Amino acid sequence: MEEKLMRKLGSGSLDFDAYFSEKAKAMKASEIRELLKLVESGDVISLAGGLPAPETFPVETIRKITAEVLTSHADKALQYGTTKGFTPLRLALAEWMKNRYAIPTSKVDIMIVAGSQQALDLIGRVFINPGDVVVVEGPTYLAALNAFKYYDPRFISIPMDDEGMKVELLEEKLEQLRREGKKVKFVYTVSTFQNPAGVTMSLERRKRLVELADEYDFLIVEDNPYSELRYSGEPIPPIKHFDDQGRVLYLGTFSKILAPGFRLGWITGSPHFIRKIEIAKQAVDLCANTFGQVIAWKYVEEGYLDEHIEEIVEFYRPRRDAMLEALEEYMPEGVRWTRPDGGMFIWVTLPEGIDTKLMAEKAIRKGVAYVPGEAFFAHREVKNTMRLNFTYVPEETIREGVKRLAQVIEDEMKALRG
Ligand code: PMP
Ligand code: G9A
Repeated sequence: MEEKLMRKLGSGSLDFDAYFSEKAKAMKASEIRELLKLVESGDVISLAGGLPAPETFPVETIRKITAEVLTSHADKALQYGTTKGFTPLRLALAEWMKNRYAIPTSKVDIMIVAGSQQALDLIGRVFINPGDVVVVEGPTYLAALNAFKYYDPRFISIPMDDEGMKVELLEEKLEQLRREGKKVKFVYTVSTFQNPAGVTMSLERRKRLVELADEYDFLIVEDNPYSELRYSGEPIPPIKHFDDQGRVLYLGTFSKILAPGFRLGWITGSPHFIRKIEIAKQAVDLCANTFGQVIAWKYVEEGYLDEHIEEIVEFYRPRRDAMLEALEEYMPEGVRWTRPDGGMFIWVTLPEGIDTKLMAEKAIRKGVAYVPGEAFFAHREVKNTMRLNFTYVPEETIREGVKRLAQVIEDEMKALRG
């Protein structure tokens, strides 16, 4: 759309690109955001974007709370707020995190951000010097890579298995770096129901990661949008729970447990770190959406959040099950996938030789979209994987989408065999 408009208007005599900073020239569009535009426009089943189901949005509750807020709190809700966020919301979240995760709130501070995506950018600003080593999972959340990339880190990617990041490989890497006289600045992990792989870091690995952070002196950024969406298995404490030293910055968000349209998240960490991040945020947007913060405060405080989590878990479980069943039923031999206990995503690995980025166009022509796996790898080294989302469309549509996808994959495998 933008490209079309740009072509139509022509470039005239102005060399627009020449004005961009070097950093802007290096920016690349997010594959997910671009796919969303494509999918919006056609008769395509989207297993691509990590979107909540709109049917789950608690519209009536929001309507009720909004009326209350406008009646009793309009002076605060419609005014600028402090950069750190609306204090009653910050306190309510601290209490909620203490009850839910046993995170000792006396040692941490909380700041409200415009979605956890903003927290990722602010962390980049505050912690990354060009060339600093940032460790990520392979694969990892692609928009975190894009956020950090702006600050020119050197990424090291640690492979995963069904228990999350292979922490023993991280240890080897840390040792190697130490021999070279180098250090890691921070490890970024989506610890529970990972985006994109759907896997969860085991308890042992969580504890070991914190030990390693102490031993090798690095920070941990724990991005945790999905842990409330658990459909099976036992809950597991966040890494932040094991953090005695204040090395873990924990990111939470309302996007999956209220609605992403609020653009509200939070960052929890040592007051020293939060203070600097607050100063960085002052220059970015002054404060997060105040109206939304006051609504979110009521939503947490009056117990709607916990009720809603229970409801969406029941709502999404059959969708997860439907996708797992459809994969079992339709996928050809040689295709593997993860079996997540929660979250929004299943990670699919195809036989070597298939490039899912090249295949994506064919899939869209057949009426199904996924996110090709390549962009989730810091060094784009893996070509034969894809991410499927199971929360956005209903069970029957999931089945049909997986069926169409399986057909495209089968054709591709035949072509590969010649
Ligand atoms: N981190 C991860 C791992 C995500 O999956 C997402 C959203 N898909 C975000 C951060 C950003 O979420 P938001 O800004 O809506 O809180
Ligand atoms: O970019 C978005 O719309 C948020 C979703 C992220 C994802 O699909 O991982």
